[in-house]
Amino acid sequence: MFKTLNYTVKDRIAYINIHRPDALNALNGQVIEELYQAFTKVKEDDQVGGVILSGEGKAFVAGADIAAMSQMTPLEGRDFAIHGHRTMNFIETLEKPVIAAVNGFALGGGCELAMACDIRIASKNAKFGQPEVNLGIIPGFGGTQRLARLVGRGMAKYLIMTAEIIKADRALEIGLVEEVTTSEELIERATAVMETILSKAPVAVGIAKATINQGENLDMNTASNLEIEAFTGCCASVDKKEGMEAFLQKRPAKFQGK
Ligand code: CO8
Repeated sequence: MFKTLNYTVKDRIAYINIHRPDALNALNGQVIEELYQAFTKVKEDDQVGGVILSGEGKAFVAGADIAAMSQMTPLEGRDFAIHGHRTMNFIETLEKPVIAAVNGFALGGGCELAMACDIRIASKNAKFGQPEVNLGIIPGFGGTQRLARLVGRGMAKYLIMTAEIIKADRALEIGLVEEVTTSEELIERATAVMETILSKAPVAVGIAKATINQGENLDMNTASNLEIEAFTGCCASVDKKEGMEAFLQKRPAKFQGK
């Protein structure tokens, strides 16, 4: 079905593997569109609880496709940026958890794609950066905004303005990734984290994700009110009743995602 992605489902987890080895998985229009379609499939499939996103070979994604961008008029570049934002925003707002398993280069649009995911687990050999200023452009798939929100404005400016490529351990230190593991254990570890998340109340997990995302752009008072309403929503769920009853009856909860 997809030409630039491998899509498999096992035990409620969709594994989306970007596969464009001749260009280190660089994001051209087709990859961006196929990612959108793959995540739409995840959204619509009740059998899928979450996603692990990775890249084939030595790159997660080495950036947006430079050969394609070199030929774009300003308006085509704008369309390309809009197309990329649409996919990144779709991933970020999906009501299911998404883990980026970063196996190698996550540069430019690749770093931006990883940042649109909920959690980033990197292999020791992964490398991160926003090297766009080397090419006379800036991040255009959300990097100026998501990087600043993740690591702070100063560090975001440092990385974007110097175009420095950092290793996984440094990415961990600055909060760009949540965990570093070996290449061999990367998918296994991402799977274990996803299994933990999927064992929790799905409605609560989805609402927590949305509340954190939406609250980030609000003032504290409005964000607190958002949390109160989101909390109320959880209280109306079947999962809340089950979770609390199970605790009181000293048995494991059986969540329905309702
Ligand atoms: N786009 C297109 N092709 C790429 C890209 C890319 N981003 N990265 C690598 N490739 C290709 C190479 O051209 C090469 O192709 P070929 O074999 O035909 O010559 C192949 O992949 C293998 O790459 P290398 O031989 O360069 O592999 P190395 O191991 O020597 O180097 C690097 C790996 C360091 C990752 C190197 O390939 C590199 O520097 N790549 C570019 C990294 C980069 O600058 N990324 C940022 C791109 S800009 C961006 O992402 C903007 C996002 C927002 C866009 C907004 C839209 C308007």
